[in-house]
Amino acid sequence: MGSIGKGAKGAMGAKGKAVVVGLGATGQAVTRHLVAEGWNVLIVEDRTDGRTADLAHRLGAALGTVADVASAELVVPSPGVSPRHPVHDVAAESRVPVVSEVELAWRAYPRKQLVAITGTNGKTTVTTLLAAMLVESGRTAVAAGNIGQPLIDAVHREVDVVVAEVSSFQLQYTESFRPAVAVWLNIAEDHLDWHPTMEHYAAAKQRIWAGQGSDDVAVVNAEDELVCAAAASAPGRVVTFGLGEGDYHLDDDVLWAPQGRQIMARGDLRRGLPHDVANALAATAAAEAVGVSLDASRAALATFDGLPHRLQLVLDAGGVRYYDDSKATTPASVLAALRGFDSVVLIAGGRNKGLDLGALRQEVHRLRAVVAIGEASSAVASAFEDAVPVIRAGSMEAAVDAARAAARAGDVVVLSPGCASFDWYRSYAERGEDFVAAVRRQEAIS
Ligand code: UMA
Ligand code: ADP
Repeated sequence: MGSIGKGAKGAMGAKGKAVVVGLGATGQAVTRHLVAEGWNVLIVEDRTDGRTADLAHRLGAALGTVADVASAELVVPSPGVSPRHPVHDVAAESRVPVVSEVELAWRAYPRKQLVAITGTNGKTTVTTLLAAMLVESGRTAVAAGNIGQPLIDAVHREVDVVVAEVSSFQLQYTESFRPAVAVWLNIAEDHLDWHPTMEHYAAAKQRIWAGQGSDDVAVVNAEDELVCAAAASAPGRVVTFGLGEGDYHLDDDVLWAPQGRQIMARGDLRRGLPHDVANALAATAAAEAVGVSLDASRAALATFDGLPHRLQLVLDAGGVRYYDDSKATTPASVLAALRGFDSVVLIAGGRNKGLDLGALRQEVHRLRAVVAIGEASSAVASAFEDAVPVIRAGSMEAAVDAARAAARAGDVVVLSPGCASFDWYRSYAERGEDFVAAVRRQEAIS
């Protein structure tokens, strides 16, 4: 491992005190890693129960407190730990270095073949697509990072390419992280309950290429002004994608690669909504940058069915189609869903992440009605006031019932909340499953 910490004492077995903040997937992986490297690890966890200390001990660590940071040589906050957490004040006062798990993973095991993918929306989809393209091309790949498996557990794997989905939280405390290919898909309001401002959020995302060199590649959205402007700071070669413009683009319903090479017809994608095409172009651009042939990319695209809870068709009942888009937790992703249809009954709301839900009004002409749910139901209702009928519902069952009553043949009912799920559920997946169950139940009794 490269030297980390203010006084890291060289080889394994003689390192100082490290504080890991949060004991979820990241905290556990980081603790295992640091303990194996010989660090004395203390864990600061804000939600302890009877099992927390046991878990810490089993990992070879112990529970600590915020005050322990003052005498530590390294702090590794989990992604969910906001910059306003008191550990950051103590670390700043005591000049203790703070690094993210992604940075630690990179320092522990720098990989020449690492592709990183960020963006407000589409990260998991593009990460999955790119891994499938690599496999199609005969190479081994692992998809890790924000998609689920912590990067620090994946970088050691015996694979040709590591595909890392990286969130702004994970990029925030990086320094030397250097993906050979850095993909930045788009940026829109998100996570303003964590980042103090949009500028702070964008600056974290821009770190994706901060450690790159001139032989690395940045893949950017030609149609996203902010991303394009930021690309001026990319040290390597910049490759662009977009529906109307870009090195990889759509023309005459065909997806194109540079030098007039045809990728495939839009109609050969399993689903070709505008954001599906953008994701396909971005993944193909990244794939070519790591040497995947267009043939392999085409084969992966032609068989990609999309991921659960991302605008997934649940049921067609009496001419009304129901879609589960529970993973849409930002207004921009809701708008992407609405742009796919002409007449929609939208179920939206949940726990707002500090975002302007008024933005949802942009596609109001596509809406027949809105069903507002959860903590943000008033904000959803006021976004559509006087423009479209809004019904408030106190449960998913009631929401589906109301949506069903409002829909006419030919309409779609879409659960696309624009908010996090944590007011009613433990995860977006649980919310999506509850929606699907309610749709099936109501269909069965009708
Ligand atoms: N905790 C504290 N204090 C805090 C915040 C959290 O003690 O202020 C503790 C919690 O009590 C809990 C632990 O920290 O015990 C959870 O840490 P975490 O929230 O960072 O979650 P992990 O389990 O480590 O999972 C994280 C990512 N979570 C977040 O970014 C919130 C996972 O992305 C990621 O898959 C995983 O690392 C592996 O890289 C999830 C996510 O929601 C899916 N990401 C956001 C998104 O996609 O929108 C960015
Ligand atoms: P992320 O990992 O960035 O959250 P996902 O691929 O999981 O992205 O998709 C999350 C939500 O964003 C889903 O509702 C999906 O339909 C929508 N989405 C996917 N790609 C895009 C895109 N390029 N632009 C806007 N919305 C998108």
